Amino acid sequence: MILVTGFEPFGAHTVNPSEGLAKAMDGRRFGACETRGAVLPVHHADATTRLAALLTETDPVAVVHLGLAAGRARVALERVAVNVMDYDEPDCTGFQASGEPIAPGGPAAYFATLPLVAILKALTAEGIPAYISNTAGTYLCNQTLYTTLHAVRHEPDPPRVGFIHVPLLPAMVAATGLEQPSMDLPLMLRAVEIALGVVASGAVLGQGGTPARWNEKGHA
Ligand code: PCA
Repeated sequence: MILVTGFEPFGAHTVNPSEGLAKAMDGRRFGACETRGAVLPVHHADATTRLAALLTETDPVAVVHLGLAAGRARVALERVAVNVMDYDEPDCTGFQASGEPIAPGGPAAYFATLPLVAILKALTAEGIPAYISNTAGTYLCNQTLYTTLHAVRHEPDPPRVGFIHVPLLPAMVAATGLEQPSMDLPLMLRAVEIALGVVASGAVLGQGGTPARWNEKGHA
């Protein structure tokens, strides 16, 4: 099972493309892996609770979080999550963090464990603009990536975990009239499918043909 999450709309955004992408990935199959799509609230505490429940429920071989990053021109494969909550705008409950740790006493940062280079190569080979980003920000997306990597840190066979940020949709830019980059949903959808194909190819089959764990040799 690969767990794919998106986020609800937040702030001034009335839609969040990551929500539709996650829903579209629910019940799909990539290689030997089934996918479960779920939508997280943009709420500092509820997102964490929901995430913990999803991890227990799905026991995934990989977790691919998706989120919106206004201003990005390309699909962003996030490399790192930092142990900081520092919000430019409040979350959906009005909570505004200003420099607090996500996990008090936890490591300063974690690296994503998805095969980012392989995903990047696959995306760009298909003509999809993408890059490896060195910051997921300090809002809910960073927090989610950190929380998942922190949650699985002691597992003997932890799932591979990563975060993909997508740009604004064209209609979102049209509505604001601001000079912002955008990407249409079908292209984002293809990007997620390609990424999941790469991720699924790293899963090793256990008994009964279900993906049991990650094949370390599957990706450089
Ligand atoms: N993007 C925000 C939170 C939810 C989302 O889709 C972020 O980049 O932190």
